[in-house]
Amino acid sequence: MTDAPHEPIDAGPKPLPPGHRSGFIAICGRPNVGKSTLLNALLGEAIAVATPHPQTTREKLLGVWTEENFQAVLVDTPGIHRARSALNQYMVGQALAGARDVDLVLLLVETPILRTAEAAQEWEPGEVALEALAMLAKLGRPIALVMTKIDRISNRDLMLPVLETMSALHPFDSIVPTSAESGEGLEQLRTQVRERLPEGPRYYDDESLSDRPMRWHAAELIRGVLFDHLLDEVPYSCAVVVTSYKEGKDSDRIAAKIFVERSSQKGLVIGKGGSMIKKLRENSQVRIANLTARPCELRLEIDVAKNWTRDPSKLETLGYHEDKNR
Ligand SMILES: Nc1nc2c(ncn2[C@@H]2O[C@H](COP(=O)(O)OP(=O)(O)OP(=O)(O)O)[C@@H](O)[C@H]2O)c(=O)[nH]1
Ligand SMILES: [Mg+2]
Repeated sequence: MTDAPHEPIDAGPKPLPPGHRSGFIAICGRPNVGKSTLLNALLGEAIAVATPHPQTTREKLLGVWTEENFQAVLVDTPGIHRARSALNQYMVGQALAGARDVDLVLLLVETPILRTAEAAQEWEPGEVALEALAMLAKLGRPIALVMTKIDRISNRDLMLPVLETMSALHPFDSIVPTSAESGEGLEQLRTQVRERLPEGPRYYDDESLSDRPMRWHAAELIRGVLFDHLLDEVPYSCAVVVTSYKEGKDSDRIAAKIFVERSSQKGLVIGKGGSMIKKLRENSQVRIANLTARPCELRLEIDVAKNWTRDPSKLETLGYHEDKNR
């Protein structure tokens, strides 16, 4: 790590084995290419929210993978895209901040589904993918190319010209075709990650899985449920803030507020006779309980934060802080 914003932790009474390695690995790419799913697959724990909708992830999330001889801190990031609103600019800022000062950037590109050899020969990455590569290359860190979702490709021969086209774009550290769904390529990627870690101490204790508190994960899980149940732009207009998180003896009591951008969206979140908010509450409770392995009782409220996605000061109050150490 160079100019690491992260501080190593005190190793405690048990010394680390000689030659212990540690470092930071960023998972980057366009929206929806499978970044959060890959983080979960590499960790073996579903800590990041992944949905079929682009621009699900809004903030960086560190996932901690600790073994006897090493600790790899994996950084899930929002998708890099052409950002207009304050929220979208914040997201791209988070993505690039996540790739700064890391030991390796994994650039994820969705493997294209192509039908013929001609189509494979002629395939070129889209402009946004090229812009994302240019932005990441500027940061000067080594980049490994990870071609994702290869389980969807039945004729693997058609991948070869695609890999050739991609490899001509940048001196990639390596090129690894993967599927988080089938597990193909994940072992190779894990090896690649381990080998890139320099010798160094631990940044998180052995039990840590994430750098975020459980109340942050609870808000994310609720946001994931909103994506599953609300149509069109509504989930993109929602922010979720956990206002209270009380750990009881046998179960947790959580209160959260869903902020929408326009008062007309409030009714959509509440639903006919409160049917939607009931469904959102019940599903969120199940997902939070799955992550914490404890039952929880969730209270949901809805509020309007007018045009919050376009207003940087409102982003701050809803918890989207610029913090270079995160
Ligand atoms: N078939 C297949 N689908 C995948 C794979 N990995 C991810 N997906 C799907 O791709 C969609 C997007 O996955 P995410 O992990 O949310 O993608 P992301 O890059 O984090 O997306 P943003 O946070 O929106 O930038 C989801 O529907 C995933 O289930 C894979 O290996 N195979
Ligand atoms: Mg994501």
